[in-house]
Amino acid sequence: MSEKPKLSPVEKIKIESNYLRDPVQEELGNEEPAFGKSAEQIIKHHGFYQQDDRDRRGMKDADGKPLDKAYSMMVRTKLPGGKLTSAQMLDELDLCERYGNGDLRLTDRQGIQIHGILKGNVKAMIRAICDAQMTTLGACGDVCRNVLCCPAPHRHNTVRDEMQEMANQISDHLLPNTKAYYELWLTDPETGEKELAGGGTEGKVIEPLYGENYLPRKFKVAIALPEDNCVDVCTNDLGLLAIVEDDQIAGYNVLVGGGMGLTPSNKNTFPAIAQSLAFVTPENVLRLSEAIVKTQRDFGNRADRKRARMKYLIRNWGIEKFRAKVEEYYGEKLTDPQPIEMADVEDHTGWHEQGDGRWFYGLHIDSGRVIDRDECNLKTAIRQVCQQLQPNLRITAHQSLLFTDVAPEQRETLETILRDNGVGLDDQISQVRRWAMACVSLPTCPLAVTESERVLPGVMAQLEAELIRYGLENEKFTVRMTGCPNGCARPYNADIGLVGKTKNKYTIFLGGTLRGDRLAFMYREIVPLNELVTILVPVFAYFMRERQPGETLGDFCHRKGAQDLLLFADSYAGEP
Ligand code: SRM
Ligand code: SF4
Repeated sequence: MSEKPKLSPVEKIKIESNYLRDPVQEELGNEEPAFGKSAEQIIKHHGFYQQDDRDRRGMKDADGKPLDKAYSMMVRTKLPGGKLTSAQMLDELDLCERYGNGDLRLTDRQGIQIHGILKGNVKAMIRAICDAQMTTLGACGDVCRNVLCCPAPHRHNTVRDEMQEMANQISDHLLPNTKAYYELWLTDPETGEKELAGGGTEGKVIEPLYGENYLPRKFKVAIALPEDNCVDVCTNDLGLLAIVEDDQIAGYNVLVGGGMGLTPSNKNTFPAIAQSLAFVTPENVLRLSEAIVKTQRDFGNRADRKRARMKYLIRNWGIEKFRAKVEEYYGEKLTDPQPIEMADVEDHTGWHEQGDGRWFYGLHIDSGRVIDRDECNLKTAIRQVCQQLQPNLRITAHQSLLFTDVAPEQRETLETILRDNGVGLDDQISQVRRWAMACVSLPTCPLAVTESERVLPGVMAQLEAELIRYGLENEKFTVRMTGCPNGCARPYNADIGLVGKTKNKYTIFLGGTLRGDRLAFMYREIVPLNELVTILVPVFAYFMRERQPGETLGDFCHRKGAQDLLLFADSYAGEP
């Protein structure tokens, strides 16, 4: 018999945590500014991460001694389909000011992050988020993460509502069952009584789905439409592509094994686009999702976290073996997927009539950062809109915000609030900026090797100027930047991906697509930040000269390939 592979250290930490309690429980009460190594892994399952101010690293005090690390926590709110009310947004805005560093970060998984929370304030913070009827449980950790869903509230038929309902159901169905969350964060501080602990657990199976060590790795789910893949469904472990017949959802094509992260030092790691597995009717989605999660739970790699995502299991087995195993858990044969192609993507910016007499406005937010700075008081504007007009809100998978259910007579007020606070309306934002994303990176992300969010505006300004020079300012293509190869801004299926490689240097990827269903290829490596746009200019020139009618930048690069693009760049004299 073959020996069982050794478990990774994180697996042991999860097993010893007593269903996500230890050692967080004990360390929460001590005076230390930071959690220890084991607790640091467990807190993620409760929806927060430990970080330190990266800008401060390497600084010295007056005597030349290195400064201590300045620890703080980042708390992530999970919102299926990015859906929240004005009251909830106002709560988040208050909380970032009371406990955090004063701004919000809308994420590309339709969640909200608050950075800079001191360890001693985490409990109050999580409690306040729960009081506002939101949660951080399952926002991070080795469980099902926030379920993505197209946020546009089109009510011309019930399709978008059905999708949102499905996102809520999957989110609930795959939620961890442990009572640790309630014990740790929702215990009454005065009486010590557990408000929501729900009685004893002896004799019960505590985590019927996840078991004592949860999943081998994070697990991501998204729901999209073929004509509007705004959630980038192919980059998820499990994607559901809605198939609409007679204005209703007939079922979903099930896609599996997407994921972006890669580790350059490990040649066996790679980004992957999800593959078609099956077609499923709406009433069977939960049962099938559970069967897929169980397959990954029982056969995913628990020895090496770098190869633990479901995409590696599928690569090792092949899709047929994976499908056969899922069928065992599902208890019946799967139906073949329907022949549907991804057709388009919307970013939902600007005004749209919802189909019920009301309107929604999609507000582009640079890298999702909700902050007042320079002449742009975005945070104040969002606060005023929520206070005065009380729209419903949706966060998009492009780190932006939709104000929904706006009455026709409120439209002017909304625009006035934005304008008065110096927030650009959709017609003032260039096409390239509108479709760009950057991950958070420095100064908070512990894994960052170079800048991303903080330098994207500069890269955008240069790109805008060059695109005008080449007459390409109206082209629709994605530019996505990350501070390391983990791929949080999904750069590997973008038209242009800029991936942090070493300090101040990036790898350029080209040839992905706005539709999100094709991987990009590596074009140039170790490009300094200040040369990124210069290196891209010959690509624009070549595109302008030799594109076919209707061809997008990504499709053009894909057709030409790296060799050809490099040859052209070598001979390019520098004029449009
Ligand atoms: Fe991510 C880790 C930020 C979406 C792939 N990601 C991190 C951490 C938590 C760093 C860490 O582990 O300590 C980053 C926190 C930075 C900070 O200071 O806030 C971080 N990821 C983000 C966000 C905020 C990026 C953003 O700018 O919007 C996104 C939060 C989404 C949410 O609300 O849940 C975010 N991360 C993604 C995505 C995109 C997606 O899911 O659609 C990916 C690629 C898809 C995928 O998962 O394959 C992604 N993040 C990663 C990875 C690589 C995972 C892998 O399989 O290799 C890591 C590192 C890890 O898990 O070890 C990571
Ligand atoms: Fe951090 Fe890397 Fe993700 Fe950017 S891509 S947020 S640097 S982990």
